[in-house]
Amino acid sequence: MSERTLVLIKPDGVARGLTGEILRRVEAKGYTITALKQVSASEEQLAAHYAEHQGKPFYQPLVDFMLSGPTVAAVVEGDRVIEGFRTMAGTTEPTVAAPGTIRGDLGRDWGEKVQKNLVHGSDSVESAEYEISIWFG
Ligand code: RTP
Ligand code: MG
Repeated sequence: MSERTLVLIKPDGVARGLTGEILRRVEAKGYTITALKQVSASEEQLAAHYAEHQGKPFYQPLVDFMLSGPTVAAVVEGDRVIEGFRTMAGTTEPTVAAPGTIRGDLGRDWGEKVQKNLVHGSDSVESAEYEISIWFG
């Protein structure tokens, strides 16, 4: 069944010039990008987007990282795209993410309190709809 997901290219990915490479992979996989923009996230947006992580030790470093530069936000559509994009992204820690994944091929640890792992992908239909409303209104 066709789904949609929110993909973010986080500030590390934008700053490293990897926007094109990441979007290329999404398109090459066969998914469709139906909305795309570059945004400087607000604290309010990030508090909503990361509400599930409030109170965790990495929460404030995560918000500060997400405020450190522009993010590219995309709505991506396709059958099973929610699971499919998370498979393409790889596991949270780039150091151990599998080769062939975005995080495994393009990311690494940088000695920071927060994992700078290039991308975000929604993890359920419900979170996708919630997150798309945060980033695209
Ligand atoms: P995402 O939500 O960004 O697609 O990634 P995820 O599901 O793999 O990771 P999640 O557990 O939802 O955490 C959200 C983001 O917080 C940062 N994080 N850093 N211990 C750490 O340093 C740590 N843990 C999480 C990452 O940027 C992660 O993507
Ligand atoms: Mg997550």
